[in-house]
Amino acid sequence: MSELTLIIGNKNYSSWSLRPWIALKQADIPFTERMILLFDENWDAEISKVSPTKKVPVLIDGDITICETLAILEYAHELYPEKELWPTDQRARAVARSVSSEMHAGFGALRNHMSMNIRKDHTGRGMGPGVAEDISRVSKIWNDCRKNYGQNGDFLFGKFGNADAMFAPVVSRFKTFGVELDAVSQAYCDVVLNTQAYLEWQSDALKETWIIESDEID
Ligand SMILES: N[C@@H](CCC(=O)N[C@@H](CS)C(=O)NCC(=O)O)C(=O)O
Repeated sequence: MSELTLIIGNKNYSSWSLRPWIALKQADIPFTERMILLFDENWDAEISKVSPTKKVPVLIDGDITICETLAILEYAHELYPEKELWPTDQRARAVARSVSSEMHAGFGALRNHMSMNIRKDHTGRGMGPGVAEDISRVSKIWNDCRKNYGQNGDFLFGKFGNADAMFAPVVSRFKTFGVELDAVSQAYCDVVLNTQAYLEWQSDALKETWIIESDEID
């Protein structure tokens, strides 16, 4: 079987890195992780060696390099189909890919105004233009998925999978920004926040001391 290396950024800040990391961990897929500190003095030199896009996450499997979070999640699914990172049902799988792609390409306001910063309590802040609409759309997705596809577990499509991984940083932001949610969305956040993989990522993030000024709000 392949020997996977996942290159990630700082756990406190790197929302894109959290996505494939939590998918692989929660599915018990073996991989080695390597961190490159975002925007520190060696960032440019180090990231240039491993990532043609100069972004994290990057998955390396022997002689191939996979950039872009969704491509990494697709590859993990293909390597380990038995882990069911996408739902087995074709129609559910199409919806899981649809909402994951929507997350990948959208929610700019939420991302801009509510940066992931696991160490911080930003309760009541971050409600810039467009954020309320993004929160409302995310909540609608979560409610619809839980109602239509979530019967066999606590996650969006039952068991934890790639769609949950795509939304994990949003769950983290909703917690640190103290976003008030409907009951279904809040229950969903609570189960994601209590997965073994998220707790491990959070514990590592809380121990980090590096500061990225542009992701801090005073
Ligand atoms: N579209 C990329 C986004 C990756 C991304 O923006 N990663 C951030 C860290 S969370 C990064 O590497 N930023 C470095 C930069 O923009 O120079 C993906 O899906 O993986």
